[in-house]
Amino acid sequence: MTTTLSTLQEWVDSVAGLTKPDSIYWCDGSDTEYDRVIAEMCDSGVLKPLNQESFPGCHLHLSDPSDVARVEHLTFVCTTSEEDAGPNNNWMAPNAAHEKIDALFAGAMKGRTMYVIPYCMGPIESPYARLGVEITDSAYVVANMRLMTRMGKSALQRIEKEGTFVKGLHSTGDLDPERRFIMHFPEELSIKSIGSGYGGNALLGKKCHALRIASYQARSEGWLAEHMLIVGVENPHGEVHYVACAFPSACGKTNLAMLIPPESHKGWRIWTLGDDIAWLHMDEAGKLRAINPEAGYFGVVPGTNEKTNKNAYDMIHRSTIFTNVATTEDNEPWWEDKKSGTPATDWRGNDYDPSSGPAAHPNSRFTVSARNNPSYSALADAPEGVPISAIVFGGRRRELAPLVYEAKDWNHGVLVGASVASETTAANVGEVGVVRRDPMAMKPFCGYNFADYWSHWLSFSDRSERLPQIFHVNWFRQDESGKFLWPGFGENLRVIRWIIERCEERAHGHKTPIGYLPNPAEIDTSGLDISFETMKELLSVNIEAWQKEMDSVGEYLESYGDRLPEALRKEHAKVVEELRKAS
Ligand code: OXD
Ligand code: MN
Repeated sequence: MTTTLSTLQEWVDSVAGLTKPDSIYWCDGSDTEYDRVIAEMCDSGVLKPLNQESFPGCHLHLSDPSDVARVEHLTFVCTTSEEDAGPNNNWMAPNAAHEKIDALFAGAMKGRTMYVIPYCMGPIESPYARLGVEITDSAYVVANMRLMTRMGKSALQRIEKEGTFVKGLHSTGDLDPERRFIMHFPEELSIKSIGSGYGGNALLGKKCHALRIASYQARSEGWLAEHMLIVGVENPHGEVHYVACAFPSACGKTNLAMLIPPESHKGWRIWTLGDDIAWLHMDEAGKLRAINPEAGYFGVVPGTNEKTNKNAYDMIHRSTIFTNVATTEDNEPWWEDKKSGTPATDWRGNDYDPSSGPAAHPNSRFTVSARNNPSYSALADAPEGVPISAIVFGGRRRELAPLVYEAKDWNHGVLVGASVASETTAANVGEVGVVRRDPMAMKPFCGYNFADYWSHWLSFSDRSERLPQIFHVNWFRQDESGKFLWPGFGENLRVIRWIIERCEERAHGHKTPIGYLPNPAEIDTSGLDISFETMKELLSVNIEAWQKEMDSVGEYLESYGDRLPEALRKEHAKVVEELRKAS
């Protein structure tokens, strides 16, 4: 396979000239090709087959121990003007960035195969889908891209028809963190990534294209590329509402996306459209419609069990690539909180020794096709996407943020999203458990200045009166002894139900300075072991603490200076004033 599109052929030739691979291979996306790539990796030791009786088609990859997460400090947005990248991104001038990274790419593929992967983000027939080509020297990337995107022949046909595509160049290089960079050139629709084989750094269709480059494109084209799961929530009458939720990395998006309703909620169902990324477009009727640009899941493994996420637990028992989990004596994958089996070998490949930390890396992952998911929505492949009733923001916060509240209107909702803060997780290299601002859960992923991004969000209220309602949830409140106040997981449906009832104007709630909160009786707690006092605590607003929070939000917003939209400043001032009146 080669291509009739001269711009693509010329780019492939020039990359080969720079990186000097032994051979070039164009991926066609077929099953035969996938099986062959997997078999080759098993031969070379990059992959190890797991127990094929209990985990058919499953394999294990152990990465270099220094290469197990995203690297925000080595990730750059390279726009001509530094202000366009904004204080939320690391910036390098495009020429300097190309020069620096091309020097690392020179000869980087000697002795290796260079794979050319044409891919489509979004259903192949969708007008909202966008195209890309990733060039990589990693067979592991090829196999993961096959599970995560629509890749191969049909994507190439569409690329040749349209002529435009995002150029992504990746090499694992020598895996030296000193020579690791993830660089984005949104003005050129291109990405260059070297020195890491980890998902978020190496599967360029995901964070690099579908969020950083796409968010930049979305701004000029009038849509939104967001770090959101998408679900259909079906009630016992068979009516379905679609909801999109933005939570920071490793805060339970995959669990919510595949939620199984509790016993008390017979007749309810959750249908998965996506677990990580949503592209939102306004349709002719002024409704926001969502597609999931991805076709698979790259989920955090530890904590996955029959209680927390039965759909994911079942799904990853076949045709799954595991990265950095432990294994049992029987060669089954093992991870913390799996609730069965015992580890024999840890994620570094050493005999398991509890004094060396967790057996599976806290950011160990599964990669699996969305078609393996028992709750996969029939509309996940619909070219026109699904209409969104509610947008939900959330973070991991021990204190302060109530279980759920609703923004007063769209513009206030933009403030709620811009104020999201969360404790950091193992998805990025760095300290874990520190509260940081993560607006719209996009801190690591927005491809341009957050101030301009908020202006873009605000502009939607000028375009439609039929926008989704905006909410905020917090599943992670704790008491003084560190115990979670809310049971979470499947029980979160009780909160989603209130959200749907607000959208249907069936739940009243009551107004507070931070937005609408449920009246205590409006959250169904039947069958739950939770006291009235705990519910009161989960559903209350501590005025003094919120005044402090709004001071900190104000400081954060002002750090964006003159570019901060006046309308957002106004929303902030309104909340501050209402808190003052209530104090
Ligand atoms: C992810 C992340 O992998 O957010 O989805 O880090
Ligand atoms: Mn994510």
